[in-house]
Amino acid sequence: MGVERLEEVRREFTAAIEAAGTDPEAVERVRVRFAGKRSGLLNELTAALRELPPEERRDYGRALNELKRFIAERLEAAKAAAQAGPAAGFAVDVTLPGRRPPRAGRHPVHLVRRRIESIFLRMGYTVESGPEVEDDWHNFEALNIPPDHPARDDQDTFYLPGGFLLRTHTSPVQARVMERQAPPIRIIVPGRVYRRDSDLRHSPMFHQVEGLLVDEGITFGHLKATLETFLHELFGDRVAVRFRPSYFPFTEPSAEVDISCIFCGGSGCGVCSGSGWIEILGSGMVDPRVFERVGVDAERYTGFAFGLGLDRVAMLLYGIPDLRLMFAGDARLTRQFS
Ligand code: 2NL
Repeated sequence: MGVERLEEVRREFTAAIEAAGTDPEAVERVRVRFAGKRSGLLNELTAALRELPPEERRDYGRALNELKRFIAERLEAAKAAAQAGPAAGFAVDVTLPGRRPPRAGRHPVHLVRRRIESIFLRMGYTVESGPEVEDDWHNFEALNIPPDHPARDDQDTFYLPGGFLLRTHTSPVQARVMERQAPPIRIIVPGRVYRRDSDLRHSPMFHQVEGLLVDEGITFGHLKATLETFLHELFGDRVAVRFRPSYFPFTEPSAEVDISCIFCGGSGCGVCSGSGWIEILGSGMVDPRVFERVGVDAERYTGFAFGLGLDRVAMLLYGIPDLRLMFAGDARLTRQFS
């Protein structure tokens, strides 16, 4: 007996009330055992006061009152928690900062498009756009792509009812601009394009930027200078730029444009397949037959055009190894770009 006994009871109570948790019946059992009106332990401890020698009673009485207060408070709290249910065991702390919603960044294709637009805007070009659902005339005919050309194959083009199709390149936008607007024309056209192609390197929807400049006296020299400037702005002054003869139905002469490999500097690596060069652009002088079809005076005007795939350039610039990552819509990719 004595104050030590009070300490013992306090420890027993604490263990019991913690074990009871938010179970209302368990809390009630603890209440009866310790604070029950008739047989509770506190009654026993109060009765024990009279058995103590007078000099111990004051300290004991004080400690007993403290213990009663403690037990009453803890019982009240446990009853309230039990009433609110188990979930309220995790009391809401309104002072905690809110949970941040997951936040994505900007998509690499968007970032590259903006960079390319900014380079050409500074060179006096404007940005144009047009429909993704096109007609055969603007997507093929106007561009001197004959009816039997392999590019028209069902294998490559998504045909829609009513003679429409999903544009396979952004060139139909340039054709529309030339139809409605007299030269000088200086435009770039970024946009989504569609081809029936789906594997590790091809997505049925991908992104292109094409450019078109039409004016009097435009030569292949203007094409070269423009594209060299553009590629040095985009990839840095150190890259070498190489023009290779090529063929497109809508340009003559045509050239494909390579840069020295930005990963190995030209000595050959996996990215450039050991060649030291990476193909970036297709380009050429607009074929006079295209001008005739869209109503531009081919005797008076010449021009150049070019096209590039945005997705591939984004992957190169940002070191993204797998095309599937580009279109998975996963914020864990875009979070890495601000
Ligand atoms: C490539 C090649 C190219 C064009 C696109 C064009 C458009 C008109 C007239 C003439 Cl309206 N040409 N566009 C010209 C040459 C190449 O793109 O490899 N694109 C990813």
